[in-house]
Amino acid sequence: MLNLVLFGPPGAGKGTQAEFLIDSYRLIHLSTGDLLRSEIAAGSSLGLEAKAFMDKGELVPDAVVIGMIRTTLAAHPGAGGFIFDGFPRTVEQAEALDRLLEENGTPISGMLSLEVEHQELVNRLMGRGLVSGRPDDQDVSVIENRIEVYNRKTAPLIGYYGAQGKHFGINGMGSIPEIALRLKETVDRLPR
Ligand code: B4P
Repeated sequence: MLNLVLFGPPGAGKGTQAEFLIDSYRLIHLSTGDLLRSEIAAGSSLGLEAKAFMDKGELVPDAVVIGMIRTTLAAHPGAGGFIFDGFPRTVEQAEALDRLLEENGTPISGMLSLEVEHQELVNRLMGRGLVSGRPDDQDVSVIENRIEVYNRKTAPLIGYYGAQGKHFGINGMGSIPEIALRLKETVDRLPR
């Protein structure tokens, strides 16, 4: 069983590279960003609550995203493995994920941490903002806030997974196929 955490700052290429990893390793994709945007599109009360945080570049409260992950894991009892994309984003979320996976006896195999320079992140997100319609991609100050929130609340997870011997830094600069190859080389060496 292969359980991957795809990690990195906003714009690092998580969603982009998740597509390649799903195809290559037949994993179930679990993106909290996508799940939250679906709730917004459906006009649910959870979506309405989440939108207020996302539009400002803030994290949605831990209890909300942990609940979504619990429900999605329970919906795939026989899965061969998961790719967690954009989750966990706080130490509390990481601890909750470890507990949930322990119940299933299938721990995280590795955390793939995409490393990308600050200006490149801003350029990618502004570029996507021109076509995606996402409010959080269209304003430089919101993008800068997302990166600042990442540095303050999410980057400490590098130490969390590092202490478990599960952190793998991947150069996230370059073309999408080049980065996919770097990820594959690392995933193929992970225990399963
Ligand atoms: P996410 O949906 O996770 O979005 P993201 O961090 O912007 O990354 P994404 O995966 O979409 O983009 P990618 O880097 O692939 O989160 C959005 C918001 O949801 C958060 O700010 C937060 O409010 C909320 N949220 C989500 N999960 C949460 C959680 N667990 N807890 C609390 N809140 C949560 O790609 C970006 C752009 O770069 C694309 O246009 C892509 O085409 C381009 N790109 C990718 N790789 C490239 C490359 N190598 N070269 C050039 N361009 C590239």
